[in-house]
Amino acid sequence: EIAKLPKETLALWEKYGADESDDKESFQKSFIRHVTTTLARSIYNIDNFSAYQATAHSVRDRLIKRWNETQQTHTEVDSKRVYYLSLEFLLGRSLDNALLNLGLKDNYGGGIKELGFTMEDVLEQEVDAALGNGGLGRLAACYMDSLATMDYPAWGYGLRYTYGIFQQRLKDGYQIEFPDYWLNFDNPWELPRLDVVVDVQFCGSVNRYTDEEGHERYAWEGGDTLQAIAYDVPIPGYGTKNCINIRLWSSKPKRQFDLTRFNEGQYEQAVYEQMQAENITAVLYPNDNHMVGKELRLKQQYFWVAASLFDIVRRFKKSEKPWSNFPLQVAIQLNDTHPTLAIVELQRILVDLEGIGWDEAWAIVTQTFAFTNHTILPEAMERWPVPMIQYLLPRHMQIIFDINLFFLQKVEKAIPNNRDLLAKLSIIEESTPQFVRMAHLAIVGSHRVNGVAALHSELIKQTIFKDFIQFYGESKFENKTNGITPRRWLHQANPKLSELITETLGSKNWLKNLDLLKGLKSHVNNKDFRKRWVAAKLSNKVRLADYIQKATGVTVNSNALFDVQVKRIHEYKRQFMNILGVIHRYNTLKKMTSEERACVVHRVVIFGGKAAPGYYIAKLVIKLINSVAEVVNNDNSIEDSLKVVFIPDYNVSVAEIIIPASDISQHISTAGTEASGTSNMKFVLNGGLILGTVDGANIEICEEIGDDNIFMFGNLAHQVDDLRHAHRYRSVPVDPSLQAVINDIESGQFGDSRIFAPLINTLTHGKDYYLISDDFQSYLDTQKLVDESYKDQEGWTTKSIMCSAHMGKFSSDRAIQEYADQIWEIKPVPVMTKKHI
Ligand code: OX2
Repeated sequence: EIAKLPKETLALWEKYGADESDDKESFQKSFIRHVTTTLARSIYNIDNFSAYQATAHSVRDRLIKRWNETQQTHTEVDSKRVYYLSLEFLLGRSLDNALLNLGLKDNYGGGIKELGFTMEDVLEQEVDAALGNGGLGRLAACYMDSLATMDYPAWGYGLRYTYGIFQQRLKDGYQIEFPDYWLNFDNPWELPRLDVVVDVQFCGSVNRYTDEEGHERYAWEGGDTLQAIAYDVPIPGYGTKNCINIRLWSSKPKRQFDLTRFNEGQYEQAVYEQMQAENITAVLYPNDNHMVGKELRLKQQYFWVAASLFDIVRRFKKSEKPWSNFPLQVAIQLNDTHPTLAIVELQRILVDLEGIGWDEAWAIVTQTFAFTNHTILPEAMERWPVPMIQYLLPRHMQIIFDINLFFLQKVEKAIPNNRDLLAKLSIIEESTPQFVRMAHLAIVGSHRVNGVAALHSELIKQTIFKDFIQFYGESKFENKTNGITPRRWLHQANPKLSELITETLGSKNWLKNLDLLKGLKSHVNNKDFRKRWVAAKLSNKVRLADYIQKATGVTVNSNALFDVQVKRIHEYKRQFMNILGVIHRYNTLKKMTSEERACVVHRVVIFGGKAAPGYYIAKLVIKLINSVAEVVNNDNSIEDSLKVVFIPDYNVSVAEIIIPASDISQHISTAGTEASGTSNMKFVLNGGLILGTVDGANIEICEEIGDDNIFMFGNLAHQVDDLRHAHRYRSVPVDPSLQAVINDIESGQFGDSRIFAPLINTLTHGKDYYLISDDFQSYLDTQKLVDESYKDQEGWTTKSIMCSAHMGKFSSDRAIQEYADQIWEIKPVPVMTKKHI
């Protein structure tokens, strides 16, 4: 089409569309232009926030250019694309990341200084894009960074929530939640696409009819229609022109006036119903690893899936290839079971709208989809009541029943006369009412299923998906160990260490090939290198100490051992065990003489994380931590040998300050419960050691860095069932140290003990589901080893360096490479620069 344009037109585009350069002067020009035009302000009227906005808009201009060139290239080359469907993208801030990935940081930093601002102050103005709960959403964000960096033709699809994850504040030691209205000021990191609008239907009924060729067909008719509007978020790769897209959908009422309602004087009712449409994308559900069966959540899922598939199918149809080519052009990854309805929706599009036969359609569907499982916790398994789906999505419910019928027929044929197996494999749970098991639907509709760390991928085969192995065999199930992007989690979050690594290795290549960190090993005995390594850690600890002072009012000593546990508050993650250990330490310190205390390692124990608003026990854990902190921090008798802080409102930006400053971090889930964990990787990459259980990715980290460089403890996954069983026959914890700590709490040492009774109760009366009593002694013993090791500062430094040096495997680039080669079968497409765009 471009070729058809007159020469003069093309010449104009070339003349005026020439690259805006990336040098300092060009930045300053565009900064001033944005202040005066975009923001309508003057030189006398700019604060740090306006400076942030003007800088962001200047970067946005450059991003859009790359984004356009990327989309043009992908359209022209038209090779296979991957679509990553995730209800959560936990992106955090974008400005610093974009500056670094585009290589603009130095020029812009210098430029902004001359304009009277500092880059640090400007970066601080940005609010996080917090469209996720925790690990699952942040993983999606890391994967987008790797896909962009490795030149893959990839898209993310998600929802543009008006309210992201709630803000956490503390009142009297309790968590209180505040809405995160992150779009209060304009968001320069999204491109509203008011022209990309998709109708999405709900409710209505299904009509059977016979088409011209005499085939029986189904039409979904009536009901309500709303609109999905696209907002595009450009994701720039590091050191490449490739800039991919996350398309987030926002819901709007369809502009249709029900004239009769208005004529009948039902104005308010009619407007109210229109407003309901906007509710769909209003809020991110704040539960991590926990299913809450709200109708609005199901509506979110379908709304998102329907709009995304319409978009994907529309793009495919442009190429005019036959439908059988669909899986050769399109790979769709389901991030957990949240987008499982996409399987049903594609089958509906192919059968009902495109008139393709059921079997042919089903073959296309199953070759297109792949499914990632992130948890084996029973309370996290998604199941939706059949009547709810029947009401909202009547045609989809019929299709699910048919998918199930044909699937069970195949099972019956392969393994005859096994009713028990059929019941176990069925997509429908035969209770009253019936439920749809989303994980079963996702397995049946995908060609590949993966877990997120080696142990987890084994466990899903032995537990929740065991019966599927009987039918499919093992080959459909595989492992893709999670990864993290070293661009954000080292280069951006820890500039001092990044600089040292680059200088030591002689280039920045390690940022695109993390295995190169191995090169640090030969410098481990170099005095100057070690000195700078230690200095980088210390300066990060000073930075964190300042932050703690500001956020909590507590003064901590940067020379103490920083012991960190930051993650969602959940019983399986056992922050409770950590604080019980702190009480044990505190009362041990209190019993010591001043001389004895002088010999112990001083510690700052740092907690952070949100509890789901409805998770009562998790919220009590936060209260206990704060009550213990209050007592410990104000007890002069222990002479600063222990401090406890709970940092409020843990999020991506706070993580960027905490993680580089950690000496030891805790990843202490009950064995077999944490699918992978990803913060464990971030801490070790930054030279922090781990205290952890034999769970999730801790195991593979240990394999890589060696067991001298990690503190592992506790029972193993295969022992958990037996231990739980044994609990039934006892009423109090078996462990005397634990009993002593419980007695301390019950004695009122940390305030009114009645508050904590429900929490203590989870340990007693045959419960203790997460095995705190079984692991407590080995936890305390291992903490002692940590103290001993830390006394040997030289030895500790060696461990710290060795940790980082062996973390190559945990780059999200490695993970994405595996997905691309083994599941999606996609190839990189380097972006071609076009003069006329
Ligand atoms: C989390 C898992 O709990 C965590 O172990 C894992 O590292 C992360 O996903 C990324 O794979 N919701 N969040 C998760 O699982 C679910 C469900």
